[in-house]
Amino acid sequence: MHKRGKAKRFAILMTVLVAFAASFSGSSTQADAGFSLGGTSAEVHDQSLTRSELTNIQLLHPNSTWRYLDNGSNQGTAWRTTEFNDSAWSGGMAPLGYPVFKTTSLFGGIRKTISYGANSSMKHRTSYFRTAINVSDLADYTQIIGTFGMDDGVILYVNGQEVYRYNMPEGEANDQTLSSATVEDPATETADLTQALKGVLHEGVNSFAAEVHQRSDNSSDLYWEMQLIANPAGSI
Ligand SMILES: [Ca+2]
Repeated sequence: MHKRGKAKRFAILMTVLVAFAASFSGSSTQADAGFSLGGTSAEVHDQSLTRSELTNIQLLHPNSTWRYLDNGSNQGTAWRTTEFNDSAWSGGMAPLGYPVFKTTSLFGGIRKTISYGANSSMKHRTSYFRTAINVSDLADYTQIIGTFGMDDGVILYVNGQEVYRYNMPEGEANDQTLSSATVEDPATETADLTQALKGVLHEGVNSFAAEVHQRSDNSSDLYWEMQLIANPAGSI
């Protein structure tokens, strides 16, 4: 009995060893196969990684910090340019505007309340906003989508060039220009800015400048927020 038990244990041990050898050999073969195909599969993996890295690039994310000027002054056109020094302007996180409870479902409530001046029935018609983004790998951007939260009218310049206009009359606007129509609640809009930004954006720092116009001197509210996404999912 003792001898048979020992033989049985030996047989079991051998079975385990053979199975182990087989599994090791098997895994070694799989590893070899994987290694021999490694170049291809690694490349595919890299491509999918690269593709995912190139999708939904937040060039300008919501709740970015903007410089703003809310003193009712006429800034002419110099304020739009890349070279303009906005260091004397105030700064705050978007959405910016008033009153504080104004909100959009897309961007949420106002994060920074700005001033409309001393007289609520003679509010500043125009408020100015500036920020900057850093761009790299511009050649990889096949589509650039802007999403906006606005009340009432907006003209957006990138590096001094107009790239987007909403609810504003045609032609050059100044600080006294009123928006085209009333926006009862802050509007949210999405725009394909690929064509508009082609030849305007460049590698490195790019300046964004937005003028937000009221519909009327006693308009109750103002709202400004935007985001910019390169290669939104499904576009490449
Ligand atoms: Ca308004």
